[in-house]
Amino acid sequence: MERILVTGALGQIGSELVATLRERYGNENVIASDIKMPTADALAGAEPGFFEHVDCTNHDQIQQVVDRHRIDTIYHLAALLSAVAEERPQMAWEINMGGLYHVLEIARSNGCAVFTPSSIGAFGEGTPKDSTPQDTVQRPSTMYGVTKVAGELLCDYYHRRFGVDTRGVRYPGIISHVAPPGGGTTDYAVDIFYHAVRHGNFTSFLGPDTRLDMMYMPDAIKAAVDVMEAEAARLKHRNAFNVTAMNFTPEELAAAIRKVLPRFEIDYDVDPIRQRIADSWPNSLDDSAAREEWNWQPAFDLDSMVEDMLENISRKASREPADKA
Ligand code: AKB
Repeated sequence: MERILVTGALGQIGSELVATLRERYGNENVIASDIKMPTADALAGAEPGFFEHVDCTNHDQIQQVVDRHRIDTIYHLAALLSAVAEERPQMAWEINMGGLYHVLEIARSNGCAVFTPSSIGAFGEGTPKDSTPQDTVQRPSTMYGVTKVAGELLCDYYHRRFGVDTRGVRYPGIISHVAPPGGGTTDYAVDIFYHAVRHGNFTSFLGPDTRLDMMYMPDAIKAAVDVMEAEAARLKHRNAFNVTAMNFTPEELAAAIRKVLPRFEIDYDVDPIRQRIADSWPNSLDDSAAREEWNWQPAFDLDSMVEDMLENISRKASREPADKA
């Protein structure tokens, strides 16, 4: 029987992951937790279920929730994203590394399995930019990247040294119409859809030719669930599988939006900090290890993602009060 705790459950991935896990394993078996308290619609239409207030930098708070709900699996999503981590590097270390360390220690002493997301942010200077291999140079130049590489290594260590069932994927930028991202470098690829629907134009903070890997949220959720359900004997890697679904530049994304909204316009006001971060990341990942070891296969490409995003955001916008539109 799976008894699951999701940390960072009110974030971009967490709010949709909780809904999927509840459908799959039963409402009563999935405990959502976050440092924020949920608003009425924060859990993405999920059936009501348990919510616990948990600060991941507090070992005892996590332990109490694990004891109270007899948790055996933790999806540990609480972390600061790249742009905000670059603004507050000390806090990023404390949350991203401190939180992961407590979760791994609790997993070790309570026999829990752990899913931890890594990111394309774990790559940097010296990494091949195109078809970035699964195992390659990892010298990130951001605090976010440093915590992601250290996190990958720490999860590997807890698996080898203590036998903890740690697993994870390296996510690219994630696009969703449900919960907004917060403080990421790839966030332009979400904001663009709201501006396209509401105003017909968008000013991008990344330059026109900045190519990055991306994924639509249903595929991101599927990756997390599939890697956790994969047969252990088939896994040669564990904690940082490259996964991707598409890659594009802001110009190419705008062109795909124009196929549905022909009058859409894009212009550019480049943010030097986020541009520097994006320039240090790969253009496209090689995800063949995930395909071979647990049959990873995304369902959405650029055009099908754009169509679905525009449909959902237009529906949302038609329900909004006029002053928000
Ligand atoms: C970010 O932009 O920080 C994240 C990521 C790619 O890890 N979306």
